[in-house]
Amino acid sequence: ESNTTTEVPLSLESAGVALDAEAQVSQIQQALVNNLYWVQGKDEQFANAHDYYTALAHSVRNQLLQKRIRTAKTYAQERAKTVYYMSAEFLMGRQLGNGLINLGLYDTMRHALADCGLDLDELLEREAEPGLGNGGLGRLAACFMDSLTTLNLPAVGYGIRYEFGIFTQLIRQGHQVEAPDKWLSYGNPWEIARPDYRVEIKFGGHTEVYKKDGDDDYQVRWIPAQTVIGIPHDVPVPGYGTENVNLLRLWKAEAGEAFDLDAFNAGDYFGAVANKMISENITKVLYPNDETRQGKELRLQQQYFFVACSLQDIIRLHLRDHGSLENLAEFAAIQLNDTHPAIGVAELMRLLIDEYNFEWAAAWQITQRTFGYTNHTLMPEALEKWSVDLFGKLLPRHLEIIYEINHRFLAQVKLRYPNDPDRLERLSLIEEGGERRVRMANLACVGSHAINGVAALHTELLKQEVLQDFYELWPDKFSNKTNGITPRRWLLQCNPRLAQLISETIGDSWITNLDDLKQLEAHLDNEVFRHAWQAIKQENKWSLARYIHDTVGIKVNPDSMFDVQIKRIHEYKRQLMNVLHVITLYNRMVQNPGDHVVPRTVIFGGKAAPGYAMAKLVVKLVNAVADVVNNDPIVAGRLKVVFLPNYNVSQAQRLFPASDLSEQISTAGMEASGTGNMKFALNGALTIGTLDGANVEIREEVGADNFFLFGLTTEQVAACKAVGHNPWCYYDTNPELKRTLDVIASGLFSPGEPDLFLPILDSLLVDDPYMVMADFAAYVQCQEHVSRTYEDRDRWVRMAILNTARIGKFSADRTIADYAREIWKVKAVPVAGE
Ligand code: B1N
Repeated sequence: ESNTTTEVPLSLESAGVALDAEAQVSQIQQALVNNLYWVQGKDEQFANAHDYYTALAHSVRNQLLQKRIRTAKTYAQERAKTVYYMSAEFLMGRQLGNGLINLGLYDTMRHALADCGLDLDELLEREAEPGLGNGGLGRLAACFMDSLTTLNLPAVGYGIRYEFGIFTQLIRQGHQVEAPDKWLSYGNPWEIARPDYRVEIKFGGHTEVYKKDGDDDYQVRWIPAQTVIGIPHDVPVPGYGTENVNLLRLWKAEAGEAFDLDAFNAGDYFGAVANKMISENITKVLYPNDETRQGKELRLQQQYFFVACSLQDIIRLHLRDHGSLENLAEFAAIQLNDTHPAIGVAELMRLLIDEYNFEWAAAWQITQRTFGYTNHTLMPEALEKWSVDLFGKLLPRHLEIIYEINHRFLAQVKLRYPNDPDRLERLSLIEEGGERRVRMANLACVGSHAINGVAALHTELLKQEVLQDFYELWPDKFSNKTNGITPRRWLLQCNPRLAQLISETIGDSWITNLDDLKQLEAHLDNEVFRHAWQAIKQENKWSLARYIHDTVGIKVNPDSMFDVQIKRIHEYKRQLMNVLHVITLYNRMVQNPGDHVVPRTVIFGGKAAPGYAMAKLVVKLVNAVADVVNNDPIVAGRLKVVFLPNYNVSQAQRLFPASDLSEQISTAGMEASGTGNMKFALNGALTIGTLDGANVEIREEVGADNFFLFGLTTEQVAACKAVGHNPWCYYDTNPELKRTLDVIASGLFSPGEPDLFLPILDSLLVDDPYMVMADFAAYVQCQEHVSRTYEDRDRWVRMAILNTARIGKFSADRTIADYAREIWKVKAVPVAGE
């Protein structure tokens, strides 16, 4: 075989030559063997599945790099305006399958591999999941990258290359246990380190005033206590059916060399190495808190680190192509994904004023015109605020700049509202009273020209509540951009059978124009089509049932309704209400074993933040209820409860296609948007949900008849709380709810630990801040309606088809096109084919 391995790793195709299928297959095989040899240092005799995965990944990577190089040249030539999407999280999911699909190579590759006795699916499973995000916010950033490239928009995603992503969730005796996510331990074929684009980042120390040579004006300089180096790691981002490849540029922190040298010269070898470790800590681990703030110094260091690295990089690129920073806003649109990168406002001001000698007013205009801010939550506990003390210690110059921004801003507000000190206090970038804190949302609002929420209801609530004062000041800055998902990963890739049926029925234009799914409605009365649809859902359920058996050893009935709630565990998302419903169903079956029931498999998945005791207790309750229910012969075949450990993107890709019922049951007014809700509907699951987040718009689109609505509205929740919500009255007046809580209190689910779930019962009966008690009866009643509807299988299938057919609005392509037109003012720059 040595004649096949005499060259450096091959790309999959030779330039300019269109190959026939057979030649393409043999070239793929050739490239694979070459990569096995030159990348893994093995031949077919010793190669294992991981070696084949890596060889295959390199084949795809080579193609992506070829396209990337042409893309970079085109963008530079055209001096194109670029979107810089700054996000502390990018939850990309596995890259190989997505790369193959976006390159149009998926089927050819499958055949080429099968021809050598290799199974593509098995190799795809070898890829470690890059879990560099917590949940919806990080996954949204990943969907946006896919759509940006698919739409040929010049874009760079800037983020952090965490060495450890979101923790691995293990379940031990029903409890969540966290283990480190060592996703890099087998290497990462998708990244290229770029030490030549390294940047230096300062921390701590103090500032001083000085006079620059030949200048009468005073300048400020920052004398840091420490410097850290940022090394970019580039991940190519392919789009569907396009030559364009954009970049995800993730920063890794390393120790600064100069710093090392001083310490080494001082003879403190161990001290120097220890300091190296401190620097490298900055990008060590993702904070696993979703929607709960932790005012940890390291988190502020992470935020500043990646934002400062990214801004230096943006400035380097801009100066390369345009020579001066005066016109930065004409060529760069920087989007802040929540307040995590909001320190960028102060950092850009610092760079312009201290390093590039701009006047304040000019610098401020550039800054405001460059930044846009997306808010993702109304939850007060998620709004980021940093103690002024900590801030000044870590970023002394930025604190000065923030004070100056605030001073000028409040002077302007005072002119407009001369006698309104309360308003001034609310708008201030600094929270006074008690420990003084920097309000990052306020900084993001004043430093941006555009502010948006992520669903219609969310944006309205932002304007009326959390950001009301800013809305009154600048109503024109505000707009809504309802979230979306990429149909490539969330239908084409994860549900290939359904994707194929759809394409056979209406063609494949839906892949890049999701509104075309509407054409499915014309086939609603076609019985053959409906049967095919149902058969696919059934096959997907069989395959999920196999996965469940393999992972947790539970045998589920594939003919039962798959009732699924998958998302981070949070009280406002009300997994607890779902469990209470399960217990209620169980009670009914035990009490009336002969009654007819619609069989259900209730599936949960999601991680609890490691410090969130109540969320972890809910995980334990789900598992405890599962233990009892799944082992009770009375309910066999009719009720099963499954908690799938370690919910992540890969698992999501198995779950959405196999779901019948989507649980979107948050307390109204609390879920900013949700995006899982869209993935379910796209895959033909029906939603049971409240009028919250994007549920409102999903229901509008699919039609009220095809959506199971229940529960209090945002206004009703507010009204209920205003008069004083008394959860006891629901306990006293609803015998089924009473029995359900009593069963938990009885210790049935916590043998030997009768008090285990007391905090849950307390929370429900004392405060019930998430209105579980208030919504419970409506939820149970709605679930009965769901069951009755499911019995009429033909009706259900029609509803499912209509959900898929009418979900086009929620393509991330639509979302990104709206951002591009209304906020970023960027245009497509398609890269020509070879
Ligand atoms: O952002 C998603 C929305 O669809 C969800 O409704 C929303 O809950 C989610 C601090 C967050 N909001 N805030 C966060 C994540 C990490 C963190 O450290 C907050 N995540 C959301 C996309 O818009």
